[in-house]
Amino acid sequence: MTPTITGFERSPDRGGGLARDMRVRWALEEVGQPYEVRLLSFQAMKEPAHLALHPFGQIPTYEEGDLALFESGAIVFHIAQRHTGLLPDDPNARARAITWMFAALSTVEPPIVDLTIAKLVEGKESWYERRLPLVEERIRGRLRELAARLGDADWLEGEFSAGDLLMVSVLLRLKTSGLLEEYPNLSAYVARGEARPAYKRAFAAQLAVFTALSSS
Ligand code: GTB
Repeated sequence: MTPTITGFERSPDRGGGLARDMRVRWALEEVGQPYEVRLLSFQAMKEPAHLALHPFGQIPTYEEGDLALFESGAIVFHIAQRHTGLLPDDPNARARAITWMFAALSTVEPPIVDLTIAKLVEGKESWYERRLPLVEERIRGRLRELAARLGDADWLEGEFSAGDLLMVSVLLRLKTSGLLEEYPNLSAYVARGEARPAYKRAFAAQLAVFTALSSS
């Protein structure tokens, strides 16, 4: 059965691949699973039909037969469990790859989201200029630790896994901040992720949504 995911009708990043449907698209492309996309306006995301799928009225969601999921991490995990290619078969290696999925979402992503919120929402606050370096320093701490662990390896645990897919997705949010460039091995790691054919297909598909909008 072809799954259906949801994405922004008008992504605020203008097809920059930063909205969280991108990581789900990428996972589906990595395993070769075709999918459909239902595009939602901000208003439709808060209406009962979508709230029945996503209690917080957000994207992405994932529907496949009677199964409806929300949370990009849970969706990527589901895809990785159902298909081969995103998690190793060896139980210990699999557990380590899953650990990196959690690390990406619960240890590395939160300070990066804080930076986005600071820049988008808190810019006019009197304390903004004092808070910004603190937020950036928390990110640097995580990047330093991650860079030390990655070293000169291509991926976090041997072969590319769902852990890398989520970690690269999270780090991509730093692209315009200049912070990633301070850690050359992390920049190269992100570039390796972006160079994957599955990433490119997913990126092109979400960009096409924005391009179609601007040419209509
Ligand atoms: N923890 C959830 C998950 O991982 O699935 C978070 C989902 C989430 O934050 N969804 C956002 C959303 O639906 C879109 S991705 N927001 C609307 C709302 O909450 O009302 C976050 C996002 C949005 C825009 C950009 N951008 O333009 O760069 C980047 C990321």
